[in-house]
Amino acid sequence: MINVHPISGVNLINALKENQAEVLHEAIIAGLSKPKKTLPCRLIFDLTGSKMFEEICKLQEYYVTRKERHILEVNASDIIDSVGGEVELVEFGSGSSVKTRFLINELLARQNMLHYIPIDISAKFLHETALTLVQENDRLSITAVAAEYDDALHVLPERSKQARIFLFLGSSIGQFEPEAVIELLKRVHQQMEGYDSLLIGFDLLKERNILFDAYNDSAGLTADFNKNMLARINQEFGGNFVLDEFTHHAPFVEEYARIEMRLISKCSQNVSIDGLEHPIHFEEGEYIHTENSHKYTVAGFQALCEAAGFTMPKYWQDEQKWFALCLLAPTK
Ligand code: AVJ
Repeated sequence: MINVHPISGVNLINALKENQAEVLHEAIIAGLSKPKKTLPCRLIFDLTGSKMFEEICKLQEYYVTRKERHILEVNASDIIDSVGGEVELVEFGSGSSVKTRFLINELLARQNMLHYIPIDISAKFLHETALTLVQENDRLSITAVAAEYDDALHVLPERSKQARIFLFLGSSIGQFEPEAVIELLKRVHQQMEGYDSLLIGFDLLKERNILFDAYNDSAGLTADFNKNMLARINQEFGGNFVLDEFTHHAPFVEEYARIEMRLISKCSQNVSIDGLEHPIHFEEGEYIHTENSHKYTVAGFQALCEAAGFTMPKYWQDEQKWFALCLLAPTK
């Protein structure tokens, strides 16, 4: 269902499925019924989850946001030079759009108006952010799209004559397995014109303890963020998870070059959820795999992009080479 209604300078497109809750409910039950239990990672970003993640981004240990912001701050002008011409900006997983502001400001220094199209699954958070942004800048027009990435691709507002920059910031691409990255990038490619570009922020492989600390912070914010998934199941799907009976643990798994977010059962226990005939049994030490965060070398990530039909004319890194931002151009 698509409905567009303007609120004070912001156009809203809602392409979240009407039966979203049912789909999520089914995915939760299917994931928890598997021999190796999982939860759909999109469960993590409700309004509470999005706000918790904003707090994680401020942590010293979570270098991802800081490094990317630094790269954008230092290179915004070079990045926009590399694209060239008047553009509109489409952002997947926009969240608070804090880092995007560097690109927005850079673009507004060169063009009169900017059409910004942020896409996020947390509709409330998206709308709050969009309103703040237009209030801050009257040369910005916003079409906020509440949707999952794939659905968003099909409800984007009509193109102007301007080229488009498609953005995936903050290592949001890292949640997908490499094969899924290729498939997703191919679908983005289909929506692109030859003169459009794609800008992706991805996290680089680095010393294991730095990776570990970023996802197992000492203040326990990531633990709360992860457990928010259980809280949501309790609130929205009639679950009876006792949050204290689970421990957050996010190891780096070498085989897949990724951080795996896990919730480990502290004891042997049963959990029931609405719609389940039998409660779900957990052994002591058994875990739910809730999210992935893949880490790459530049060459490794470039190979995925090439497999999806892109070239990588340029990329930017921080001095420590902890994070990278790459520019991709579609090949015919
Ligand atoms: C929002 C997917 C980019 O993988 O770093 C942060 C999510 N999970 N801490 C990431 C996350 C735990 C984050 N992404």
